[in-house]
Amino acid sequence: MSGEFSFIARHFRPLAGRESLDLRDDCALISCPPGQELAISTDTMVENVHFLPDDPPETLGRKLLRCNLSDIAAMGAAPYAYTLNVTIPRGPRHNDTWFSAFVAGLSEDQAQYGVTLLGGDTTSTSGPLVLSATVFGRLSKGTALRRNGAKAGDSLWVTGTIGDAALGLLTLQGKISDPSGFLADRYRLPQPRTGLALNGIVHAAMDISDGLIQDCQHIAEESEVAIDLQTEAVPASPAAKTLGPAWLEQRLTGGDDYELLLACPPEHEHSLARICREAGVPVTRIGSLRSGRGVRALNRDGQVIQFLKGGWQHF
Ligand code: TPS
Repeated sequence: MSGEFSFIARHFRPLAGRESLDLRDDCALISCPPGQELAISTDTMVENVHFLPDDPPETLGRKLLRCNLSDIAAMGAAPYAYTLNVTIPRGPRHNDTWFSAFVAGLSEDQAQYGVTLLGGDTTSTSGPLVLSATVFGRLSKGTALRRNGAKAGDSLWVTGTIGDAALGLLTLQGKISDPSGFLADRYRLPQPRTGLALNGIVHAAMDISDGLIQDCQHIAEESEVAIDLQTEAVPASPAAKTLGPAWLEQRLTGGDDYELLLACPPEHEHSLARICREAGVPVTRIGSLRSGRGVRALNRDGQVIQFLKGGWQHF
C-alpha cells in the first residue's frame, strides 16, 4: 500500500461511516429519503487566519467540524456526515502523533454530533496547514431556515454569549488576560447550536461567524428590513464581563461566535424561548426589526454607536 493510502487507512478509516464505502472507492454514495433535502455547507480553515499555530491538534478538527455544523444548524437541518480535506505542511511537526490527536478530537465530536466521515483528500504543501470540511445535513423539503425571511415587527435574538471567541483570540495573542482560560476555550471550541427545532418558529436564522454587527447586516440586507440592536442587551459571559465595557466593539465585531442569530415573529417568542430552554441553550432578545434598511447599534439611552470596524473581512 502506498504511503498516502496506508496513512488514510490508519488515521481516517476508523472515522468512516457506511456511506463512505470504507473510503475504498472514488466517491461516497449518499441517499436522501423522499420528502427530504440535503443541506450542504463547506468551510476552510487556514493556519494564522482561522487558527493559531499553537492550537492543539485535538481541537483543530473539532473546530473545523463545529464551524460547519453551525451552518447546518443555522439552516435548521440535522447533520449526518462530512468530508474532510487536509493540506499538510511538509516537515516533522505533522507526524503520526499529531494526526492521532487530530483524529481523536474528530472522533469525539463525531460521537457528540452524530456524524461520520464520507471521504476527503490528503495533500502536502510548503505553505501553512489548511483544513477544509463539507458537512451534509438533512431536513424536510421546503422547511430550511433562510436569511431572507425576517419581517418588520419581528424581534431579534441570539443564542449563548457574544464576543468570547474574539476576546479569547486576544488572550492567546497575549494582548489581554483571562486566567480562567474560558475565553481561549471558546475561541478553540465553538458550540454549534444543532438540535434546536426552530423550523416554522423563526422567520430567519444565520450563524454568527463574521461578528454580530456584520451578520445583522446580512439578515437586514437579505430580508430588506432595518435592525435596531440594543447593545446593552447582547449577552456577555462572566469572563467577558470581567474585562469591562471597553471591549464592547471587539465583542460585537470580532467574530468566531458560532451562535445563532434569529428573527422571531411576536406570536412565536414563547415557543422560541421554550424550545431553547428545553435544549439547555440560552437565548436572549437583543433587538427589533422595522421597515427600512441598515443596522443601528444603540446604547442604553437609545443613541446610535458608531463602531470603527464592521466585522471580519478576508478581502
Ligand atoms: C489567528 N477570523 C478569521 S476568519 C473569521 C474570523 C472572525 C470569520 C469566519 O471565517 N486570526 C486568527 N484566528 C481567527 N479566527 C481570526 C483572526 C478571526 P470564514 O469567513 O472564512 O468562514
